[in-house]
Amino acid sequence: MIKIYSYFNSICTQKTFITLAEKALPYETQNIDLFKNEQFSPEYLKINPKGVVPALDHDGRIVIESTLICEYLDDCFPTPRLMPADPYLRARVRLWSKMVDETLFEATRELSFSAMFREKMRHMTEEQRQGRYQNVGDPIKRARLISTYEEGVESPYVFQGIGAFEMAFNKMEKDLKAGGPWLVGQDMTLADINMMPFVARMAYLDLLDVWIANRPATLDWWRRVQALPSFLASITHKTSDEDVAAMKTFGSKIRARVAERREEYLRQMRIAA
Ligand SMILES: N[C@@H](CCC(=O)N[C@@H](CS)C(=O)NCC(=O)O)C(=O)O
Repeated sequence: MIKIYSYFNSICTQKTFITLAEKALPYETQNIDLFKNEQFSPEYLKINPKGVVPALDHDGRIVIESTLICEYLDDCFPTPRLMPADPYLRARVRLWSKMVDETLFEATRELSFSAMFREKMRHMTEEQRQGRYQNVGDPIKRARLISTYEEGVESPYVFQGIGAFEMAFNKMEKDLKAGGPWLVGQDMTLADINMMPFVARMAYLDLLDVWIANRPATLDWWRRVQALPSFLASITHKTSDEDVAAMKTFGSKIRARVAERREEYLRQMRIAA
């Protein structure tokens, strides 16, 4: 039995859904409502002590961290293989996962928060908000949440996020041009799957072309991704019309400022061409 603890529209959970769909594996889900702080309930903390989704329960074995869940699923159910056999290509796949885990996840969270969840948090009681800030022992995460809640798109963490996407799309364009059609060559791998929900979220927020309008290889990759049955089943069809509309509305409000801050980032930083 495969069960995924999830929350609708959770970007990390979407990676695991795409992986399961690629392998045609049946699974059940249990919703953990992040806006009701259910991730911090004593029962859930026994499953995931980090107080986040997703978590995988595979016949009673619990695996946490979406990147590790996807690799675990690939090890247990190797058809089709989503990690290449060649050690060099495996290292390249993991470079993408590392980038997602180290920078793009936070970047997406800050951009989504500044555009949208910030509004949702305004409707929380003070006690709920403080509970959300408290999390489970990560003062940096607390500082990020408070800053983005209070400053919105002007938060330094949002600026960092805009830069993280710039670096990611710069690498994506180069890698695809050097040896596509997928991020690590001929076959789709967990590198592509890792990136899909993050790129999708920027598209839903109507922000994607801030970075990729002039990146043809990335645009082409994104067009192909959107047609994949696993992507359609795990993201497109699981996202409600209401959420689609909300993401577009709120994202459009910060779009011009995000584009300006990207220009500011490009002026300040030196990026390998
Ligand atoms: N590195 C973790 C990150 C998980 C994570 O932060 N998930 C978000 C949803 S996408 C969450 O549960 N947030 C709840 C919170 O921060 O309180 C993973 O990839 O599984």
